[in-house]
Amino acid sequence: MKFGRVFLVVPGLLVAALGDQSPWEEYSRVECQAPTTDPLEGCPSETVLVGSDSKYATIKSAISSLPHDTSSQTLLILPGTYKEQVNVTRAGPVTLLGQTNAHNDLGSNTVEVLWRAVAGTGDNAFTAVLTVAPDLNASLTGAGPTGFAVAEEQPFGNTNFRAYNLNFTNDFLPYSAGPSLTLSTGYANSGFYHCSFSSYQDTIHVGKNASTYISHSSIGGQTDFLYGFGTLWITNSTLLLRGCGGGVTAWKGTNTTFENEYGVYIVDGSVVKANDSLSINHECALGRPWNSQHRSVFARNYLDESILPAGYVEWSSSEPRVTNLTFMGEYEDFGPGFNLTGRMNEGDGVMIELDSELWAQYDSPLKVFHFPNGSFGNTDWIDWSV
Ligand SMILES: *[C@@H]1O[C@H](CO)[C@@H](O)[C@H](O)[C@H]1NC(C)=O
Ligand SMILES: *[C@@H]1O[C@H](CO)[C@@H](O)[C@H](O)[C@H]1NC(C)=O
Ligand SMILES: *[C@@H]1O[C@H](CO)[C@@H](O)[C@H](O)[C@H]1NC(C)=O
Ligand SMILES: *[C@@H]1O[C@H](CO)[C@@H](O)[C@H](O)[C@H]1NC(C)=O
Ligand SMILES: *[C@@H]1O[C@H](CO)[C@@H](O)[C@H](O)[C@H]1NC(C)=O
Ligand SMILES: *[C@@H]1O[C@H](CO)[C@@H](O)[C@H](O)[C@H]1NC(C)=O
Ligand SMILES: *[C@@H]1O[C@H](CO)[C@@H](O)[C@H](O)[C@H]1NC(C)=O
Ligand SMILES: *[C@@H]1O[C@H](CO)[C@@H](O)[C@H](O)[C@H]1NC(C)=O
Ligand SMILES: *[C@@H]1O[C@H](CO)[C@@H](O)[C@H](O)[C@H]1NC(C)=O
Ligand SMILES: CC(=O)N[C@H]1CO[C@H](CO)[C@@H](O)[C@@H]1O
Repeated sequence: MKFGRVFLVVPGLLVAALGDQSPWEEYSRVECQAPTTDPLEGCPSETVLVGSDSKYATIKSAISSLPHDTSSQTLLILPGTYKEQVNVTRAGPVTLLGQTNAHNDLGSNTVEVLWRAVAGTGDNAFTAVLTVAPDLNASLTGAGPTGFAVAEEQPFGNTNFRAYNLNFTNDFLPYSAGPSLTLSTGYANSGFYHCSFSSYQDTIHVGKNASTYISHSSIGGQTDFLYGFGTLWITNSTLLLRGCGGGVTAWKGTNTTFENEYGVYIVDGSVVKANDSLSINHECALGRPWNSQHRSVFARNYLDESILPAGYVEWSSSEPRVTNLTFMGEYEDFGPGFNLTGRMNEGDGVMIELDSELWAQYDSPLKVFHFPNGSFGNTDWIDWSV
């Protein structure tokens, strides 16, 4: 199944291939995103236009207008700053497109979704700019070694959520002041392309039974900024360090987690300080175990001098949370932040340098994304063409 720029597929065959799921209409995403006199030119029919002078001035009102069924729906969002929280609960495919004439250039994105919130006594989930989860319970972080106890019968949410050329910002305060999420996912499949995520703490939460793929994007944070229980694959993207705190990754595995391949995989990208005014030298950790069944792998990334020689760290000295179930890995990273001596000699051996055989267990999204039943190959929702 290929979701490219243009679908040269006979609709009848597509219907057959997708069974009872509605087909994605044939269209050119790039033409739809390009600014034209009629902004919807080139878009699938029924595309919902969002903009200050449109019928839908907010993304959430446009999302609320969508039918609660399995049809594929597209929103085209006109340039602007949208100050709102967006929740996507529907099961059918949803694509959010930011209008742009430079679809391959994140720096030219014209749409920002902005929310300012920090978790107080409530759950982190309430702070997210964008939530993709079937209901509140499925999005909650919760507490304790296994987090919020989602009911066994929890239904799955969106099977194919995509966002292209959108910026998500949660700038409650310009430093870590508690969890401030840009994205929270749970029981859903979601893909992000040429998107920017900016916050300081807990920037991205990939919750239980969530599979998230991020490509050609930028993620800014300071403390534990990639965290969760599900599976996150980040490729060809930049992680921007806006300071150090905790680690870049903080994963919480469960027993289910360990039998599966839940975790966070950061591949073919870079981890660098956010700007040259920051003096961060050999200080920031790649991750720390939120529970002892943390799994993360940084593979083939450029690391600048911000990164700690030891790579990963324990949760804390009083509570290390490192056992033989902890998997804090790295494969062929390079740059001034990759210090093999430091990796071997410091950090009490928490770091695992993968050989090619071990990396081969994880080296493709096909090997790590599972269906809720544990079967591999839950990747139909990924746009490989970006
Ligand atoms: C979106 O983010 C990129 C990268 O951070 C930035 O260059 C661009 O100006 C942002 N656009 C908007 C509308 O915020
Ligand atoms: C989105 O979900 C969060 C968490 O459940 C909630 O606090 C917020 O009010 C919801 N926002 C909208 C627009 O529904
Ligand atoms: C959410 O979880 C709470 C606490 O476990 C439970 O009482 C409630 O029924 C759940 N709600 C839904 C919609 O599943
Ligand atoms: C992703 O990055 C890798 C390593 O820099 C590069 O070889 C590859 O071509 C990139 N992929 C895409 C689709 O840009
Ligand atoms: C550099 O990044 C830090 C952390 O996000 C920010 O506070 C500061 O304003 C930035 N400086 C410049 C010159 O962009
Ligand atoms: C972890 O160590 C325990 C004993 O401390 C052992 O029983 C168990 O088999 C080990 N598990 C793995 C995956 O190595
Ligand atoms: C690499 O790590 C070792 C051991 O911690 C340290 O002595 C050395 O200064 C580090 N080298 C660089 C270039 O950071
Ligand atoms: C995923 O969902 C299935 C079915 O609801 C459940 O049995 C399983 O425990 C869930 N996995 C996680 C990590 O929550
Ligand atoms: C698991 O779920 C997927 C998707 O619904 C399905 O294709 C696959 O056959 C299921 N596997 C098992 C072992 O039930
Ligand atoms: C085998 C194993 O890892 N068991 C663990 C499952 O999770 C519970 C709760 O975190 C632990 O107490 C078990 O040791």
